[in-house]
Amino acid sequence: EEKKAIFTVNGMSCSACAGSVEKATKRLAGIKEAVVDLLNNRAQVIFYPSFINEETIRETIEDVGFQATLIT
Ligand code: 9UX
Repeated sequence: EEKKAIFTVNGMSCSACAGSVEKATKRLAGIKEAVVDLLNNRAQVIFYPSFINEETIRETIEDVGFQATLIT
């Protein structure tokens, strides 16, 4: 079972910012895929809900230094 979450990520001003969000997210256990869209301030994450949830992913993005909100 996998699930998709989409977040707004505010404060990313360059591709390295987006890269660090992607890298930190992918490093978490239970993540299948993470794609960060710098131009649209979005992160799309496919994850396994038995291992991780949306809020933990959101907090990880915040820990990298960006404001993140779960859209869906
Ligand atoms: Mo460079 Mo992006 O410090 O914030 S990684 S602008």
